[in-house]
Amino acid sequence: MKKSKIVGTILLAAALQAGNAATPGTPGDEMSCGCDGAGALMTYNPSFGDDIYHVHEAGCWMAGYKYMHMKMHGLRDGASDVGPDQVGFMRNSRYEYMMIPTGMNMDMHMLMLMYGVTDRFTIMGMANYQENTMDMLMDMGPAKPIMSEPRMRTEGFGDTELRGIYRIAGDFVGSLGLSLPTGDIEKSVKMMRWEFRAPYDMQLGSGSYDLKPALTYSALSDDALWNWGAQAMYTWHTADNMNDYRLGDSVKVNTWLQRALGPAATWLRFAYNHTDDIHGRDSEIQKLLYRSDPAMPMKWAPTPDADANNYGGERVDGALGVSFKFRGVSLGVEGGAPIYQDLNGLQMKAAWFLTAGLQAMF
Ligand SMILES: [Cu+2]
Repeated sequence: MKKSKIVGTILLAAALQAGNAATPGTPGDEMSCGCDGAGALMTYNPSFGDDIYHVHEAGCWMAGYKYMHMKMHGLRDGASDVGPDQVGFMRNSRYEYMMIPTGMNMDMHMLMLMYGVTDRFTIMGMANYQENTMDMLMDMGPAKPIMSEPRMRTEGFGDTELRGIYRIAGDFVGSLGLSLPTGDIEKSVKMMRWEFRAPYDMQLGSGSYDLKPALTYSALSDDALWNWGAQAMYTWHTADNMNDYRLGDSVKVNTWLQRALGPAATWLRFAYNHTDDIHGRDSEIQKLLYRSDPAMPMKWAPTPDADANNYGGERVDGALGVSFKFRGVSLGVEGGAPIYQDLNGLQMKAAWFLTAGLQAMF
């Protein structure tokens, strides 16, 4: 047999093999990874503000990018708004602080990768980069005018999460996340021209190894036009971090209803979050609150978010979104706002949030 004939035979055999693999429903072709399955756009929603955990078939991958923006605006204590006139320094104000936060922006870029190890067990990794900015007023007492401070800013990589996800039975999925403390918790900012360690809410991570168990229920109607479900997740900060505090543990419950509209889907989502206050204190952040340096008596800048008591609370968010799918790629956008917030102590309140996401299955 001539060489060219052998090569030709091999190529023909390869082509036949590839043709077989391209038949819908055959293992190994792109359609078997569920991305073109009925309801896939909803089951693997690309832009929920909270990740909803799911499994993939064995050998299937998912990669995703999400951008999240959250705007905080104004102050609140408990369930009541606090006007800027109620906060000030040496003015017999109800809240004695020199720095008065007025607004904060949180931007986060998230990368996610998932892989189906078996048909029931999927692993997932997530990394993020965040940028936080805060605007504040400075009140040095009745003899001085209230001035606005230059915008504070911190940015960098946040904590990294690894997660194992297991299909328990039917529409129920259980998962366990481990958060690694890759986010910097010693970022600094300038206030009144002094450099200080940034308050807790401007830091980029928890500083601790955190466990995040979750239970998810997600169901699809027989005609694949509706998807609904719920997910509960607990975040357990297992120990104090190297700066002697740990963020408050939290419970988050999500519930949603989605409707398919041809190649698109739209949804309504509600999220309840309860976060505990911060346990322990970072002695460097504490320096913002008290005159600690006799050599530099003016080196302090009391601000509500430097006080660990002003953290945690309860919040209910409502969100609406829309997504589209083209073959294995889906993208979507979701916007939402708090319906209810009850905060521990004086804190900035959430105003609205926006999430945009793009993901691919292969
Ligand atoms: Cu996935």
